[in-house]
Formats: sequence, C-alpha cells, structure tokens
Amino acid sequence: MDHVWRDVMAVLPASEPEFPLVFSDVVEPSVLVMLELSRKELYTSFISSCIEKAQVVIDYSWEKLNTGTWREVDKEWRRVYSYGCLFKAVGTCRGETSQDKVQDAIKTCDMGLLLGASVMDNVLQRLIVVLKNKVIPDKVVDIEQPCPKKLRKECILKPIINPALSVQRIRCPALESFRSGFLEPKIPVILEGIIDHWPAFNEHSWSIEYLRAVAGFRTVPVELGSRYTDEEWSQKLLTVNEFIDTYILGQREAVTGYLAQHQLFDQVPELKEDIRIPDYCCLGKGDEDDITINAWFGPGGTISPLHQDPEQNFLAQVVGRKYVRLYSTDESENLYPHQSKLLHNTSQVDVENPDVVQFPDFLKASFQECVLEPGEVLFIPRQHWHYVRSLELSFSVSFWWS
Ligand SMILES: O=C(O)CCC(=O)C(=O)O
Repeated sequence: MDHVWRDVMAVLPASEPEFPLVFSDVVEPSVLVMLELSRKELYTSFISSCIEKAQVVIDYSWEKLNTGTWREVDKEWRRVYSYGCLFKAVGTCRGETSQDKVQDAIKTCDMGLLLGASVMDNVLQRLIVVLKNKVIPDKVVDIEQPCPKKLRKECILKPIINPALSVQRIRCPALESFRSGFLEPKIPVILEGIIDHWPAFNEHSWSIEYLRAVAGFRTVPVELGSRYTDEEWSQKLLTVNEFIDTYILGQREAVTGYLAQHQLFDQVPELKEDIRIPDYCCLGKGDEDDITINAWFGPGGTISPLHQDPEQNFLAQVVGRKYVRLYSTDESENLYPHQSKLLHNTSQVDVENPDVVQFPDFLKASFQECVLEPGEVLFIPRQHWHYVRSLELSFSVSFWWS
C-alpha cells in the first residue's frame, strides 16, 4: 500500500496556494478558518490534526444539512461538507495504509458525493477511482464470503395474468409507430428486443458477484420496510456488500431492503456504462441530460406501492421478473390517493390485498397487468398509476423522460 498517499495527493493541486477554498458569506469565517487549517495540515503532513479539523467541519455542516427541508439547505453548506469529506478521506490515506483505511476513505468520499455538492471538478469521484484500485479483490472475497452462501429461499406469490388484461408486447417498433401507437395515445406497451445489446446482458452480465466487484464498497442509501407508505419504513446508508449480505443473502425476513435510487449510476459510472438510454427517448422534448436514470435492486417481494410519476417512463428489466399493475389517470378517483401533499401521488390501497370496505370503488377501476421478464422494457405513460412487486431477486433500471 506504499503508493496510496502519493497517488491520492496526485488528485489534488500540487501545492497549498493552488488549492481553492472560496465560499459565499453564508459560511461563517470560523468554518473557513477550520478548512484553511485543515488544508495547510494536509500539505505539511500534520495529518491527525488535519483529520480532526475535517471531522469538526463535517459535523458542523451535517447539522446544517439536516436542518429544515433538503430544498432549503444552502448549496454552500453542501460544498463545505464535501471539502470536509475530502480532507478527511485524503488524511486517512497518509502513512501505513491498510485495506480498512482505504475502505474508510471510500466511504467518506461516498458520503460527500451523496450529501455534498460537486467541488473541484468532481474531486471526490476522481479520488474514488484511485482508491478503488487499491482495494485487493481477493481480500474482498475472503472477507465477505467465508463460505458460499445461498440466496435466501423465497416464498413469493406468483400472479396469474388474465390474458384479457395483459399489456401488449411489441418487438422493436419504428420510432414513428411507437409515437403514434403508444406515446401519443398514452398506451402502455412492453418493448421487446431493444436492450439485448446492453453490456449488462453480455460482457458485464449483472449478478451479485458483478455488483460486489464494481460497487461492493460503495455506500448507498437503502430503503428498509416493505413499502414506503408503511409507518415503520426508513432509510439507511449501507455499503452495497452490507446490503447484499443482509437483505439479499441474509435471513432478515422481517425487514425488506430495497436499493432504489437515482444516484447510483452517477456514483458508480461502471454500471452506467453497462446500460444505454433507449432510442425512443429522443421523441421527448428534453435533452439527454434531463433524463433521470433510477436503479431498483432488491430481493423477491419488494413492493413499490401504486403511484404515479410526472414523467414518461421506460422500466427496463435486467435481472429477475416483476409483476406490474397499471391504471390510467382516468381511474384516479377509484384509487384513493393519499390526502397529504407528500403522498398525493400514491394510492392508499394495497393493490393485491385491497380493503374493499374502506375503498369500495377500487374494484371498479379497470387495469392492465404483466409480468415483466429480463430483457423487456415497459413503457409507462406519464401520470399512469403503477404498482410493482418483484417475484425474485431483481435489478431494473427506469428512465424518466419528458
Ligand atoms: O421497480 C419498481 O419497484 C418501481 C419502479 C417505478 O416506480 C418507476 O420506475 O417509476
């Protein structure tokens, strides 16, 4: 591990005067002084003191990030948090560097990426590229898999699809026929054969082992609880390895964990290179940069309650199968959306086990359904209500576009 420090420092400006630390006056002078001292100590090798100061900055800005709603947090505090994480991560790599220290430094960078704002040309992401090369893969296998574990046995209700209600399937339609046949009339459809070329199905076939290899030590937010409408639902930061060990391979039957988030592909560019934006998105009005790409990775039985989203959606199934139920916006009244502003896009009804006394009109609502197979892409028109339950270990990618 001799060269860790040298390689890490190569990511930073060559000297202290070349290292920018500029903030608006939202940030108190005492915080800036702390950051400046931490920077100085990094370049003069007073490392323990540098890490201590960085931690003070992290703790202080953490308070700011957790006060009020996320939208109200001034971006300057997110920048401060990123610099704190940068100094701490770099400082951790000084001296005798063990594998544990490298993993701690990766975790610190991930916290900065998740909660901070991009600083110095995305320095935290560049640092992770360096640090990832220092993690010894063999050790990963020794630590994480002392003996081969089996995927936990799942007892998952398999739906019987009524052919009269099933979503139509079509193979590689021309752009124009997709536009006139489905996009404009807002008709859901399953597109076949449009993602077979993705590396995720070929040279980088997505599996638990592959995910461990490209993202095992990365820290990500995980949703805990069967569905986000439940009171006991919560979120937790875990490494991908911890998530796999606990919620995919582990025996924590009582709690469902779902890695459902839009940051994964920015955080782990290797995964983004394994997928492609569907050509049909060019029929939208937005730029490619405006497309939100979401990852949905979890064990069988994870449920996304019936809800609607403000954009067009291509839900691409990569691993495992998913049961999907769709209702058009015309049915909204029969679906009993929550009253609260936060959940007004979510139905109160448990779709596969509805309380028909409390929600009698739900049974009047007409719907379509399907089991989405690996390699298939479901077009969900804007505002269309959708309910999703995975039938086994599943990894899907959805593209929200306008
Ligand atoms: O796959 C899932 O669990 C939910 C997908 C979804 O709701 C979406 O892509 O908008």
